[in-house]
Amino acid sequence: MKSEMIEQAYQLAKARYAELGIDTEKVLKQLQDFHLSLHCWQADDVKGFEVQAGSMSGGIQSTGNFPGAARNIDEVRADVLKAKSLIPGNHRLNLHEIYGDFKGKVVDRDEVTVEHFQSWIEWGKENNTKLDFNSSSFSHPKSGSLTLANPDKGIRDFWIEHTKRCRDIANAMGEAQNDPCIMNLWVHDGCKDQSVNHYMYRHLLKESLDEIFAKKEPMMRDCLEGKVFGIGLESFTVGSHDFYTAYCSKHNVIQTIDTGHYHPTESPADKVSALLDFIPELMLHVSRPVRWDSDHVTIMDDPTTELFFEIVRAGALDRVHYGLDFFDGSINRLGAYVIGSRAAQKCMLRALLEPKETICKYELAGEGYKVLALIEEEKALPWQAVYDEFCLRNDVPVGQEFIADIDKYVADVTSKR
Ligand code: RNT
Ligand code: ZN
Repeated sequence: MKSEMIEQAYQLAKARYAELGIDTEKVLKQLQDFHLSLHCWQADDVKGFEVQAGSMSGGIQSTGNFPGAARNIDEVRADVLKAKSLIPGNHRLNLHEIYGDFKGKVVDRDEVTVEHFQSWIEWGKENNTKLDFNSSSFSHPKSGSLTLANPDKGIRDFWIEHTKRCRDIANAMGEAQNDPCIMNLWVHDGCKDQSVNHYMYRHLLKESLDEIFAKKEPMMRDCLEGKVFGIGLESFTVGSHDFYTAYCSKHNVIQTIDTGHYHPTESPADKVSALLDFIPELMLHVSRPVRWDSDHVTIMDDPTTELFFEIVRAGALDRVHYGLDFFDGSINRLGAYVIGSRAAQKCMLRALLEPKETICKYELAGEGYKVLALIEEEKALPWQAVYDEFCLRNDVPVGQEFIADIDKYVADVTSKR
């Protein structure tokens, strides 16, 4: 695309938004300051690098067998850097514990240390990429259906030890990058069929969390992620949303909103304003559920758009961490990263461009139809011209031009895997 054309379209859009009292230059600065945390696990269908890795378990599933998945640490790094080169702005990388640099050795989950993440820390520094982290309780012989809530003390202690070690690693990452590392804790604990010991499981999970969080780790931040159910664990989820909302608000812990983790008609966006007065911050796992928590690639659909609007409307931009969490193995994985990340940015851009002050005034004056009118108009305002300008200024392909870059990467790199 010719840059003059993009520039002309942007100038028209700028004037159009100015009429509504929106300064697109200010918004472009805000968007530059909006950092996603790219999830490393889209690159290899959540396999990781454990020498002893078995098949995937723990209520999650990646479907599809598209060729070219990353097979090792170098390939994941190369793919992530390629993805970053096609996404405007600068973004963080979210690592799971199973993506440690284990150098061909068997390192069990209760043995992991920062040494296994030293090369990631260096990679992050070299590539101007801050790191976030996750403990990994799935895909392990001791996962079963219960980990931190397991009545067997031996198994429970194993996972407590794992999670404590992960917090130490996250803290070391935070120190090295001089910016807190956000560590998400999601465990799949639940029951496939009818069960009766629900209070016991939840009490055990609470006790495990209390023990895990007892140590102060100043350069990391904990966040807790609940969900409705996992595959094979359909009947009961220990870490439900109610459980974590209560835990997070009582202990001042960040809560994670995964957009695929609610009942199909429940709005993840509506959680934002409900939680903000009771928890310190929010972590997002932006994903796309299709009929279940299928982790399809994020697109600019209504639920995702509403989520970002709610954050901006609440004035909570600096109280949210923006993780992505989709893993589609049925399409080009690099394409998945680029589409999902750009879609999240577009949702954020539209939210930043909303003529919020005017709408607020109308709402408080009881002028309901004007509220509706402006919300409707927003949808077709020339935000795309502002996004194109953002890409241009960041020196990344504009619009669908990234397809050619991905085709080239397939020809040069992934087709040879
Ligand atoms: C699972 C949770 C969890 C995982 C990742 C891999 O339902 O969403 O966040 O997807 O940690
Ligand atoms: Zn998630």
